Amino acid sequence: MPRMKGADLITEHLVRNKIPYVFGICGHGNVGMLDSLYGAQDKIKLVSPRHEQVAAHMADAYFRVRHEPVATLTSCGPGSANIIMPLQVALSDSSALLAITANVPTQQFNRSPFQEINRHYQADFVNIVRPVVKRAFQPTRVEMLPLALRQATTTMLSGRPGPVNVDVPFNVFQEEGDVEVPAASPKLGMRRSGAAPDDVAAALDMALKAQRPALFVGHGVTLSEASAELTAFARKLGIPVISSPNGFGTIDMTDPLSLGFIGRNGAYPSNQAGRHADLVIAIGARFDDRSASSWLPGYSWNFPHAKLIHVDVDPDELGRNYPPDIAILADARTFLRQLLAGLESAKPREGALKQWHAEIKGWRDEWEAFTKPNFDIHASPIRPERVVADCQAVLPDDAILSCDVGVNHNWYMQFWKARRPQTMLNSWGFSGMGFGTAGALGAKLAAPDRPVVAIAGDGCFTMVPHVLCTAVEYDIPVVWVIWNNFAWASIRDIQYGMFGGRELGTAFYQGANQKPYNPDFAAWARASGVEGITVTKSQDFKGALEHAVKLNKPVLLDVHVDANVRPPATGAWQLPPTPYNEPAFGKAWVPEMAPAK
Ligand SMILES: Cc1ncc(C[n+]2csc(CCOP(=O)(O)OP(=O)(O)O)c2C)c(N)n1
Ligand SMILES: [Mg+2]
Repeated sequence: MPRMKGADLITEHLVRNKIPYVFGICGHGNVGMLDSLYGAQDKIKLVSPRHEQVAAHMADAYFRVRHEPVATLTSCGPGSANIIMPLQVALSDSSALLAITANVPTQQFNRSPFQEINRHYQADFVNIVRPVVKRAFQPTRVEMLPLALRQATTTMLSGRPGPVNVDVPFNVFQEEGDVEVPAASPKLGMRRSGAAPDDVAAALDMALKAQRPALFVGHGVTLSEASAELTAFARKLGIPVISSPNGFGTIDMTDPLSLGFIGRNGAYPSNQAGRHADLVIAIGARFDDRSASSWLPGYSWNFPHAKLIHVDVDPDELGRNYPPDIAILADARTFLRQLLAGLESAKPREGALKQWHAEIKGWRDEWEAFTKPNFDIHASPIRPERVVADCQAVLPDDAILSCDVGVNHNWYMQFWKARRPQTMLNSWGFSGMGFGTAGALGAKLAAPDRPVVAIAGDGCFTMVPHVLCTAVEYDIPVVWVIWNNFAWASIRDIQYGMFGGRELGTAFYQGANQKPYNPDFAAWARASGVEGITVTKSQDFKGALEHAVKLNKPVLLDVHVDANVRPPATGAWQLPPTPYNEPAFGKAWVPEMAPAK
């Protein structure tokens, strides 16, 4: 067995797993690891952003684009404490990353050395990180590293992917042991589970008998790379597809069968189809409050009036919110292939869904007629619709949108038409501000030949503005579109709605006269070495974006958008005990609930 330093073993393991990047920030705790990476720069590259949060968002986004993981490296104490939020962002959205954290030397455990977290237990990072990772490991001897590393890289990609943590005391990087580099772990999608044949037959039977069927697809379909199978199945039976944001593009969203997002900020045809369906086949989607109108009957869905086939790789998601008629613990692609195989011997049902399709077309036409005129209005400040429309017009089908959080994101959820999977990144479950702004850097490293555009509110961007430095230092040509409405507008609107128009702490003002304030974002960019352009007229945005994408350099567009134009709600969202608003377009529909089924 070779004798190796712990840090070199870790490096070798990363290389063997074809992990090309470590996104990390130095600290005294991890200098041993940095020194090992120094010797392996031809095989693995360190990218060192200015905040640990950014490092973890970058790794998360990298995985979402490529479905291959990278690692982060942070030091003991505060450096690693800074990655808790982005780890939960990754965990909520089933995104894998290997978070290597450093800790104090085992020889000093419990003596309260510099940066030890030890109020209740020695070197206690594991207890901080455990709720936000799939699994945390703390090998305290070099001999413990091979097993911990192999388990960590296997766990993060198995079943439902997610972040894992390997916490390494300072001396374990430095000390030597007689150790073998573990074999490479299985890649994402190498281990897939299928549905029981009886369940496949029953599901197919229900799908063939339904009068008003709908597919509801989420990140599980994206992660299992089941786009072709989903599209084939939907087309074969003519079943419309409703999508959660992380399932966007698994069917080309310009396909007439694609209805878009559902829920308060969804598209009207989607909510209409959801609440009128008699069968919902949910695949890798979990009916969270934002895609289920907070589970209020009749706004997005009507269970148990509608039958539900729920397919997921995570047993905890099956029936979490709605008890399924058939619960199937299976990988999305495998299940869809099973359905397609079953269809080969099924009788075609020509015209069976004619009425359903006609209804859906009617809803789509109503929605178009209601929304379309606003897409053509030029104004200053700019109407939100114009920004979405020009992004759609300028960006090629394979461009990647790295979306941040806020009302700007609601516009993209409602109107963006992703043409391909893994082209729209969203912090969906945890909505961590900074994800889109920082994630763009990781996305660009994952897809260097494709345009990457971050859509970031002024609030989100100001949380991680140092991304500008990283783009320049490492020459990462991303475009940031700053959706500048001088407010934490999404929260301001909630505050307005709930508290009779009173506002505190949800907009940016300077001084006592309440003058709207923001830094000059374009100047800020230029000061960092990034091209910066201010856009205040809608007529100028398209050209500015074209220029930015062509330039192939980091560019920031500071786009002044009207905060007082709000996306029309087509479903509901409730924060008990406060009342919820009725949709601005469409209304709830609750069928006679008895007899159910
Ligand atoms: C780290 C973090 N802090 C706070 C929030 C709560 N929050 C959600 S959206 C939002 C405002 C976002 O403002 P901005 O980026 O300007 O987007 P806008 O809504 O104005 O489009 C806030 C504060 C959050 N999701 N994440
Ligand atoms: Mg804002």
